[in-house]
Amino acid sequence: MSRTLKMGVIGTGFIGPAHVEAARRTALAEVVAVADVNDEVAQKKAQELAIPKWYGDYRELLKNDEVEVVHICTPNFLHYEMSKEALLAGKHVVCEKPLAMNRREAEELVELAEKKNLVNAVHFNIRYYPLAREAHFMVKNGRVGKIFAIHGSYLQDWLFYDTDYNWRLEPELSGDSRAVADIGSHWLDLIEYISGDRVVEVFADFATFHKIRKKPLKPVETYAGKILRPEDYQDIPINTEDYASVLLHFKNGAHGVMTVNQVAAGRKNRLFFEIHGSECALSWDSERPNELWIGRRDKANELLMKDPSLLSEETRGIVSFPGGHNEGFPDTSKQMFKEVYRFILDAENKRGTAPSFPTFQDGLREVILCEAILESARSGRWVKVE
Ligand code: SOE
Repeated sequence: MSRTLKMGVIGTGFIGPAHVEAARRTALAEVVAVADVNDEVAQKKAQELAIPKWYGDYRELLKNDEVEVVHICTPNFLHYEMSKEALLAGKHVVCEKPLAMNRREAEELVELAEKKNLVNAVHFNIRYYPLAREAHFMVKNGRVGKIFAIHGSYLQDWLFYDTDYNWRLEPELSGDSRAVADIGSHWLDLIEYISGDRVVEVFADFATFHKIRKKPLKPVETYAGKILRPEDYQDIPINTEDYASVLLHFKNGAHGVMTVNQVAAGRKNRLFFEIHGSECALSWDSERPNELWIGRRDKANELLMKDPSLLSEETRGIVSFPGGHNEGFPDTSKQMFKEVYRFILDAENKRGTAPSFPTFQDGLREVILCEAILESARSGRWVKVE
């Protein structure tokens, strides 16, 4: 039996507990420590999540020699500082997206991780839905042909009302772009991964529908805004986009368009794409994750349902359950962390081979794309992506 890794988590809002649960489900890691903003919160979360050690200061967690891999699940503005400190402390790092607030910071992290020879990953978990993965292999194996066009969206409604509030609305905590960085980054990462192509030019149109929002007087966790009462708020101006549509030019000639919208009533968390190739079309919707639509010109369209026996051998490796047993969001992180932990555990053999999971390089890529999109929205011009 191989040994298990000792994992520590920093940040326990909406996504931290999802990392803890997924890490445990890999059976390759033991969650040994948690850190949060202060002793009170850290202790409470440690009890809730049954984590033996807790720290009110993340630097104390990093001093714990037992911890080998650190998951960073804090608001965006802390990702750079915490990833840097974790790498300097000799820990492998799994960071939430976006990796950093700007390109300079993200580049520094990529270099540092390389220099320290530590494993690094960014939580682009959507690549790990079995049918999104199958789309990747269908393109790779030539079954879709030359890609002509790609369109899609990532839509949510948890910020629908001007009374919905979260730290992501504040640029100092979240970054200058909101919807594009928060959910557009997932869409763009997924599409570049599936198409095997690179976006080379972007043209963006941004909109902020709620120019003033009502900020709660007390802290509020992601997705929890709706349960607060109106008298608990103060008005604050909003400078980040609720909505963006971005025209895309790809290196190999494909054209595309992505819409992101966090005020789309009824869309809870829906990532959708449709890819039109010279052989067939593919479309997938994260709210129906176990179905992949295959569009044909000369015969009936197909609906491929998740069943490992119907998927390519490459995809089967990330399927959690046999037959049509439904799989979803928690399984994606589990599958991703499995690859990360195996890579760490097999480090000696694998040195020199490319990781199969999204790394800090992919995190940097999304920061670069996001900056180009923001520049285009501000200038009203096409912007080239380096
Ligand atoms: C909030 O918009 C959010 O939690 C994102 O930050 C996540 O990455 C996505 O999984 C769901 O929505």
